[in-house]
Amino acid sequence: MQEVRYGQRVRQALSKHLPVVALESTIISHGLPRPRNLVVARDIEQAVRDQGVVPATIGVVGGDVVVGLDDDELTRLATADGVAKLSVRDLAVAAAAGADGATTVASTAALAAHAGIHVFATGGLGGVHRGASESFDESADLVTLARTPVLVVCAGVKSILDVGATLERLETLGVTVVGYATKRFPGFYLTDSGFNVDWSLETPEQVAALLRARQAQGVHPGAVVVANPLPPSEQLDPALHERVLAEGLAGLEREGVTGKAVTPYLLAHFHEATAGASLEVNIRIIVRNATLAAQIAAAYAALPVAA
Ligand code: PSU
Ligand code: MN
Repeated sequence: MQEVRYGQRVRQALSKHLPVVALESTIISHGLPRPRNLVVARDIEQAVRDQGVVPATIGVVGGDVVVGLDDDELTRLATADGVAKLSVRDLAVAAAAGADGATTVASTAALAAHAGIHVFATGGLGGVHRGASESFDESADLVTLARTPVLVVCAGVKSILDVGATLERLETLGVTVVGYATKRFPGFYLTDSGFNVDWSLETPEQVAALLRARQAQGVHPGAVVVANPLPPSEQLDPALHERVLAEGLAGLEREGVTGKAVTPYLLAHFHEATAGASLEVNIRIIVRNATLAAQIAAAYAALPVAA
């Protein structure tokens, strides 16, 4: 059993201080349907490489935490049965059990920071679920981001959540939230969640300057969320979204879905009930975020080394 195993290219890049972008594997194993998931997993990595940056998809293979899965390992997490969904609390158990597992935003962020990777791309963050005042269902993504120094590019939080409550929790937890070229918080499948953000930055260089200032100040221990909205022409039809979401939430109740199965259930429901339209939107979100994350990582690596 090894502590953390690095892909060869990732190890080389980190040792030379070349830009690296971390990518999560829960999207692949639990967020997207097969067989498209493997194609998309490769496309996300390619989007990062297209910017001259090294992708590091993170996951657990046979109990080993791997930062920078190779193509065989990526294939295994995309196609094997029984790949667990691993949050931070599950990583050591998976190692002891020799299990295969996909890492969520929480565990990917924690492992990226541990590996010295500053920038991470995902689709939409987890957050406070609707009805959380009864169910207490709040993603571990939030509390992990509060204590993890990493920059996450996302399209806001998943629109299946209580977005207002999630923004309140991000504020309480001290997570920095910045809109990318917008002061409206994006709503994952939707361009605009209906909520404002306080700050907007316009370029990868500006975001890199934020990262550098944060490091130079040495005061803030948590994550920076860069919320990158889809252009309105690429979002899911808002009326369709509302209808399908209502059905999905009713389905959760009817089928008694709880815990970590909630998010995969709702995403799969969207993909089915929109006849694949939400899947195409989800893929666009992830690829766009990977591209922006790579641009930010490259801009950050190009800054002069701090004194
Ligand atoms: N973004 C996507 N698809 C996903 C997820 C994010 O476009 O499947 C995953 C992330 O891994 C995130 C998880 O951490 O959903 C949230 O799950 P939960 O609500 O159980 O914490
Ligand atoms: Mn949950």
